[in-house]
Amino acid sequence: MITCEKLFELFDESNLLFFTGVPDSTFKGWTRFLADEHGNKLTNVIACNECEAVAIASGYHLATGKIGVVYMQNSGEGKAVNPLTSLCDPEVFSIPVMLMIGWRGEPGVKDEPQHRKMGKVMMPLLEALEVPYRILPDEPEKIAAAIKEMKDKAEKENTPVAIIVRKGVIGDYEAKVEEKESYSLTREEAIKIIAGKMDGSEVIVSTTGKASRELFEYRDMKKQAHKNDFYTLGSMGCSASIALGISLQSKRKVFIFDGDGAVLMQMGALATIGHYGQENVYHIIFDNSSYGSTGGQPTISPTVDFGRIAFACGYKSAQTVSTEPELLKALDMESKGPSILVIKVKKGSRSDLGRPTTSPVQSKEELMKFLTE
Ligand SMILES: Cc1ncc(C[n+]2csc(CCOP(=O)(O)OP(=O)(O)O)c2C)c(N)n1
Repeated sequence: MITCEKLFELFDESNLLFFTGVPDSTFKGWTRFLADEHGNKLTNVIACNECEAVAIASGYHLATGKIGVVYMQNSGEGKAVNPLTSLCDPEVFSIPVMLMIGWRGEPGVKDEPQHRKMGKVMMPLLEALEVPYRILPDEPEKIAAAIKEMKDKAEKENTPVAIIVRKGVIGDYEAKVEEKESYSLTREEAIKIIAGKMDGSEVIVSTTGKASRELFEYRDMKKQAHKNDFYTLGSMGCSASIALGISLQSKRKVFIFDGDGAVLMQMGALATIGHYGQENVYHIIFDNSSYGSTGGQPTISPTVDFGRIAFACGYKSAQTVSTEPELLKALDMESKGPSILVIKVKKGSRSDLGRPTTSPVQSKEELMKFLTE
């Protein structure tokens, strides 16, 4: 295991001082470290998706001739494929970048269903893309050698390279920078209030991570079935589009329980939803200004007005609330969709939060049956 401070020293020694990406819980401490303030020692650009992050690191290289490091969960490798093949590839612009990929779903290690396939294919995928890689060893001296070897290769051959990070290799780190703004509601409280107002005829498509886990537990606590819900696993940012697809075929009200990070990752979905103007789409964003499900690293949501963006995309109404009375008032207003409700919530979640106990296929089948009723 290596501490974040020591790991940074190794990157520093290789003159790797520009970082960008989307966090992963495999190295949640590392991405908290990068997001903290370190004076001018390093640059960390919080990206909205991994495709964008590869492009940002490419721009950094164009301007400086240096190599940027792009951190990501292996799910993001899929999103990065396009710029890796058409931008950075030695047969195109030949731009060196160093990918730092968290290995979720490592065969033999217990993990969630959405990580199984990528956990198996991430290395064959890198091989198919002809991206050289090293699995980060456990000992600091060997880590130093692996980083240097990959950096030298990237520099010499002007090619993307990757280092793979297994769970437990990089130590934890608690953010030192104080939160500037804190709100009164937690995401879980807001979910309970909204779900408590429903009459059981609605569909909810909830985003990947803790929002789905909280909704699932709410159903269990209320002894309600899970048939109304689609708990998105992985496919970050896709819940809104799944909901749009359902809404076009169903008369039911379709709610989206979204996260700020997830909306930012696929913000084009707002334009599609606005364009198709389905009256039965109700988009709710629990905005905790963080990637809460992977360790609470900051997102860029504080400078984004989701309501105005959605409105400009054609949503019929947009509201932003931050307290329980405001939320209750917003829920009582009769409005036709597509509508957006942004709820500013506190960071964090319960430490004893469970995970869905039904399998993805079981859960899908229950919802499909409900949709035909
Ligand atoms: C393409 C992709 N990149 C990264 C991840 C890892 N990941 C899972 S949940 C999550 C954070 C989601 O943040 P947000 O949507 O704001 O919801 P919150 O967890 O804060 O409720 C991340 C980064 C992922 N699943 N898929």
